[in-house]
Amino acid sequence: MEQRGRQRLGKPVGRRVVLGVLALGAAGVAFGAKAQSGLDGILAQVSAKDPTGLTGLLPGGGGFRFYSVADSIPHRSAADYRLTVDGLVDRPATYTLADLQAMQQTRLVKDVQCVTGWRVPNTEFSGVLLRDLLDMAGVQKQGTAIKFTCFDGVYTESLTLDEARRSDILVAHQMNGSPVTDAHGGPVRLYVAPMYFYKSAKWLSGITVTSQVEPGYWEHYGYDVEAWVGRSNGRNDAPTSG
Ligand SMILES: Nc1nc2c(c(=O)[nH]1)N[C@H]1C(S)=C(S)[C@@H](COP(=O)(O)O)O[C@H]1N2
Ligand SMILES: [Mo]
Repeated sequence: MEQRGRQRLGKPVGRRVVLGVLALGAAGVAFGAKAQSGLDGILAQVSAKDPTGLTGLLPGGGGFRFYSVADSIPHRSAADYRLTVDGLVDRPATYTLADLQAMQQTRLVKDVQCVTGWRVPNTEFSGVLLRDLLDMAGVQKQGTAIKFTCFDGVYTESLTLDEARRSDILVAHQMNGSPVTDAHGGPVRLYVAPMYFYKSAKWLSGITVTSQVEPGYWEHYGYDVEAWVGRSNGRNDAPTSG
């Protein structure tokens, strides 16, 4: 049942849908896999807008919660997807999904930790090291930070260049052995393993090298720009820790 729910979720949504309207009243109800066909499976458990945007428990998602500050699940097909690397670089570039898949792949299996408390242990993400994309672009001297943009048109995130060069930060197109679904931010999302999950921008469309950190979406609402997963859950991946 789990597997079936997941496969159905993996189907492309195909169009933008305003979840806030469709999902009213369905929040919190547990549905069997049979009731979850395609987008309906997501909608069934995505609640109406709460202060953090759209949230809900993803069916067959192993405890993952769906988050989007936009009011829809954006969709980009594998064929149409593009990732731009620009800003303070010598060689700006635009990559297709196939381009990313043809590069050296890295696989990470770590715990996902949302700042609101939920956690999904042993989650696998695979894709390209962010640092490889930066090296290919050739970061200029004045470049000290990265700004991430998303094709939901709303969400942004940031990292310092030093953070971005870590070996546990991926531009990911696979999650738990399957393509990243629309709901989880596919076809390509950022995965910043050592930090709270809000750093892991879904629906990634742009990587821009900047001269200073531009705080991301949630950071305008008071979340830490340096979002190292803290001691509260027994991990501290900040480079300053022992
Ligand atoms: N584009 C975009 N990326 C985003 C978010 C968002 O609202 N929009 N929410 C963040 C937060 S707060 C979390 S916890 C995770 C949720 O990822 P999931 O929906 O795959 O569980 O995505 C992060 N990346
Ligand atoms: Mo989150």
